[in-house]
Amino acid sequence: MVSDAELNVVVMGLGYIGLPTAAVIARTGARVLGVDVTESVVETVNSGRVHIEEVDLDGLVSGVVARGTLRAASVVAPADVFVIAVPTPFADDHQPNIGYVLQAATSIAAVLKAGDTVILESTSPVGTTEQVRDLLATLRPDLRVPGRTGEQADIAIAYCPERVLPGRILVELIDNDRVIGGITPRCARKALTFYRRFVRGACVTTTARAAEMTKLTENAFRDVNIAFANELSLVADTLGVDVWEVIRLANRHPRVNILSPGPGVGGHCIAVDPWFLVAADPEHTPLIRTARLVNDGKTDHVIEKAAAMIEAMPGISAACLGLAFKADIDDFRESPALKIASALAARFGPRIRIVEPYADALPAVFEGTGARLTDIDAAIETCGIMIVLVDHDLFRSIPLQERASTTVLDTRGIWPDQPAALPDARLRLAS
Ligand code: SAJ
Repeated sequence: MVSDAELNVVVMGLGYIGLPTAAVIARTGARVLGVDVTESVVETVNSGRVHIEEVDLDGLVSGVVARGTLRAASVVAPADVFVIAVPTPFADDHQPNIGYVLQAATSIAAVLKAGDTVILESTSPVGTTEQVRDLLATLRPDLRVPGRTGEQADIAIAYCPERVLPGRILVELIDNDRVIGGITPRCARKALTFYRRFVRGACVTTTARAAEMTKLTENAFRDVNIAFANELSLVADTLGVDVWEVIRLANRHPRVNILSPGPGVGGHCIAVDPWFLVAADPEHTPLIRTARLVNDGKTDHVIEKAAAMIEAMPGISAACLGLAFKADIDDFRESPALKIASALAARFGPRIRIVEPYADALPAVFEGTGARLTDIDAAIETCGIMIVLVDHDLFRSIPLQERASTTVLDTRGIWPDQPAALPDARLRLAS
């Protein structure tokens, strides 16, 4: 086996997963080339800086770039292991789009040689790794691909989903267990040897198809459970009960563990991946589909609640606290907070102030609305209404005395001591 210093790794895609993965592998001493189609990303990484916010990532990247074990480029080069970490978005009809994965595989095909390993990490519909294998077989008829020629293959192909939590990526990349699905058992073992270089968690092998479905299952599980909490929040709202208290009390039961309601589900994973399962078998996925609709519906519900509150208090400014899809990160992808704040800005224009410690400027969607970005201190001074959309630490830390006279819509349950300001039952909001 090649030693770390001799191992050459290519990571395709330098995004939220690809860049931390490339940096962690480079820290082991392997020579890593990160490939990205965006020129500015390549330049940023090569200068030892990062284009995404993630705890400790800046220090790690500057270190491995300075040591010469990580560099970036826009074209692929020969290597021993290729890791594909590109996006797999879905189209408007919720059908998954694996175009970037196939593009990455096409680039890899040009430099592939016998003995190489190709690993797909992108969240993908079941069968994608086999499609990658078929594409490589077509593009490189000179190489024997696995699963088509018995165990006799020149290259190994596996699926190993990333399963890290934004904000804890560098820790979870090392500590989490990994599911490694090979096109053949031999492929799985080859990929396992690679992950063992930097993963401390257990590495469990299976088939590529099972590993693909495992990843989708994890995120659908979470989505369904959050939908349950969000549905409860609506019922509690109707009944005039505090949903947070009910959940706290119910969770004292040893076999009950209800998640937290919120303004909807965001991010590039949980709000997206369940659709891959639904698209694969629409007839047998009513629960997963409904959970998606419940979570998206919760966002619309919050928009209506907030709009009613703002309408009921003419002339008063309203602060939307947070745009990110969850606490203490700078990621606005699929963010329900962004959707709610921009809908309110479109309706109420200059009466809306946005507070987002992770933004230097408002995203383009606010252009022309008259809504303004402001800091939390100014919002406390000038806004009679506060709509909590993200549970950033900065917002949690505001003591009651600074918000006691403010009308609050707290979608994250961060201020349990907030007095109910609205006598009108129409405007009461439990979540
Ligand atoms: N949310 C709630 N209530 C909760 C928990 C979360 O409303 O009780 C919301 C969050 O505010 C956010 C969304 O759900 O809008 C998703 O947040 P998250 O922290 O649950 O998950 P992600 O999207 O940051 O990361 C998930 C993780 N998957 C699981 O926990 C099963 C992560 O491990 C995956 O690697 C990641 O998706 C991914 O890339 O697939």
